[in-house]
Amino acid sequence: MHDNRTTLTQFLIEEQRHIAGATGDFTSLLNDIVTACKVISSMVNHGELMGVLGQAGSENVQGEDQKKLDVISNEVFLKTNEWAGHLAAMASEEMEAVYPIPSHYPKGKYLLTFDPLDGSSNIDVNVSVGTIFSILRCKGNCVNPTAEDFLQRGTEQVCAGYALYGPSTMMVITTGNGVNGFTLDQNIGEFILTHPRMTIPAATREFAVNASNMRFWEPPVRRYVEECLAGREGPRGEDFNMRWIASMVAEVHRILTRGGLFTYPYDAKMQARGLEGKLRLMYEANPMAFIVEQAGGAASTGRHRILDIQPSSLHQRVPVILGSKEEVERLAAYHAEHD
Ligand code: AHM
Ligand code: MG
Repeated sequence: MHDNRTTLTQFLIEEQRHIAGATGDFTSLLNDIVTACKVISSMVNHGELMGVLGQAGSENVQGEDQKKLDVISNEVFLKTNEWAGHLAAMASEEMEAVYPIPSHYPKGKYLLTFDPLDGSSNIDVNVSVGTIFSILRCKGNCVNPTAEDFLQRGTEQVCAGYALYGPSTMMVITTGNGVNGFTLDQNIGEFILTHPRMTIPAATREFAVNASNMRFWEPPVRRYVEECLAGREGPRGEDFNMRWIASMVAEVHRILTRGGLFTYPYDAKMQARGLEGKLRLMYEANPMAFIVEQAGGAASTGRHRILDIQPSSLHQRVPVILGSKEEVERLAAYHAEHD
């Protein structure tokens, strides 16, 4: 049977042909990342059949309880990506320190950051989860990189992507030349290009926020949400719809598909813990901001473009507002009016 579908591998090799001096190193690194995501996808699909649900009984560096699958997915990512010689080091949401490439493997010129299982509070209830990753160039000490080497602005990312483990498994990636989505064909074990050049509509009537935190928000965020909730009778003159999945990957994927605004804003609860937000800059905010901007959307803290932030630490957290451009700009304007 003739099959003229484009696989992710074919897509990457064809993209690489247009880059002068490309060695295939980066394409090969992405292939390993894709393999790690396929392994995690298979475990998520099998769920309790594999005995992987439930708590691990440990806490991560963020002080959060780890699920068994958080720990296993992290291990899968490390083992699948450490051996091939493309990476100088890795950093994960689940590990306090930078992960050095073991000395018996060759080292490469890239740095990889990842959240191996984002939205893992959803895993036991069989709701979509995902993996988020970002690739940076190692510019300084590539023999023994430290946290400092990872502290690059989001604009420096070479590639960002996520895998969504939903009713179907998808992989969405950008290398700074638009956003493309691939669906895993379980029968042949390959990701197939199904969503070429994804774009986010500029206007939307859908927003996503954990409204149980409303009492902790700042006035601009309250104003925005109250105006949406007021519907046709309010200042927006339109009815709005709300969604909250508590899986950022699923939330961003919905926005890439039909538009919308997603926010985990600055709040007083986080402030009391000395944190600027809930989501992590290096593992969640930057890769998603890169993808969203490449799809024609915007990503802001309310006060700054996310991709312009100079990171101060590996596990730094930031407020996140992303999605349809007009809505992100409106909420940023409310911040400016307030300050
Ligand atoms: P995680 O990386 O520990 O899973 O946390 C990140 C997740 C995001 O996917 C989601 O947007 C948010 O946390 C949900 O938070 P909450 O449970 O406060 O609604
Ligand atoms: Mg996460």
